[in-house]
Amino acid sequence: HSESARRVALLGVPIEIGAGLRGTLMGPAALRTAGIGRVLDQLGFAVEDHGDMTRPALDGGNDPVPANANYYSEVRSWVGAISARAYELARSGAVPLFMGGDHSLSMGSVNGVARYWQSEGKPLFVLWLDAHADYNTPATTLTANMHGMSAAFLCGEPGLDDLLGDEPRVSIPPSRLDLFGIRSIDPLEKDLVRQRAIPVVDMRAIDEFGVGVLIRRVIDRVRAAGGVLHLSFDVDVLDPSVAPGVGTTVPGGATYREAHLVMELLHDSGLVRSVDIVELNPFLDERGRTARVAVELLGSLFGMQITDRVTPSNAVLPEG
Ligand code: 4U7
Ligand code: MN
Ligand code: MN
Ligand code: MN
Repeated sequence: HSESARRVALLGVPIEIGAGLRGTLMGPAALRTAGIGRVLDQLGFAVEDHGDMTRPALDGGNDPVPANANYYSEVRSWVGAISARAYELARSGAVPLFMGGDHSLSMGSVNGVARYWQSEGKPLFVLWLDAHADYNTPATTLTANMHGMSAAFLCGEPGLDDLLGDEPRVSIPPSRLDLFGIRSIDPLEKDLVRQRAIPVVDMRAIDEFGVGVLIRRVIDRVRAAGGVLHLSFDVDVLDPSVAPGVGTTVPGGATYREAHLVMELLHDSGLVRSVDIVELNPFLDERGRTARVAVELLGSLFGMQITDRVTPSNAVLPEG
């Protein structure tokens, strides 16, 4: 590891109006209570806790507010501010960990880190671990909830064009987004994902081939392109029996073991440079179970192992 790769910057992003249910604003507090700082510290990282962002002053911009985008002005106020923070944190050389908050925060976090990597001339890939595709636009959505639009926005889909205000917008080419763990997609959203040829690993593929093979395929593509990886981890990718503390549960999700293997393989790749952990809703959780599982999984992502073996068939050490 290089010095900078040993620094993790925690930033709480207590946004909840992107989701249909209230409560994700308590996510950062629950992750801290479940020990995120302690776990990273024990793994040998220098942990900088930047605290929680405060709710930005409402700024809806001058453009007309788009239809079918709930709390558009509120989300807009957050997203520009998040993007600016994300850019600065990425530039500092630390690995930023954005603790949500609902998934609309990723419109800011990913845009900001993408802006940084663009300035470095490195292609940024985005791994979207989620039960949902989050590829709706105001034209396709059934709910108008903006946490279902983040991936589409990041790939440059139209309809929320003034969302970033003065922050420069960076589009992720659809071929550099991987939707992984998907099992719920709306009809028009599915059409759009097909049209854009977004790489999708749905639960059917995971059942057939296993997460090990499928995650390695993602990692190999990033490495072959000389790129870096942002992990956007929506906790609802997990099966509701493992992670009940989310607002949008879908049956048939990733098991505890599948999720750990994904995290371990991502760690071994050495390619992950920024992370979102989103959609944890402590108000719906059962005695902190989901928060604890989320912290355990982040532990695996940052290198926690039972033994100190190097995964035999994937012995690639982090650079530096
Ligand atoms: B999440 C949904 F209709 N597709 O658009 C929508 F099923 O960030 C769900 O992945 C979106 O949790 C879920 O509202 C957003 C719905
Ligand atoms: Mn989801
Ligand atoms: Mn999501
Ligand atoms: Mn959700």
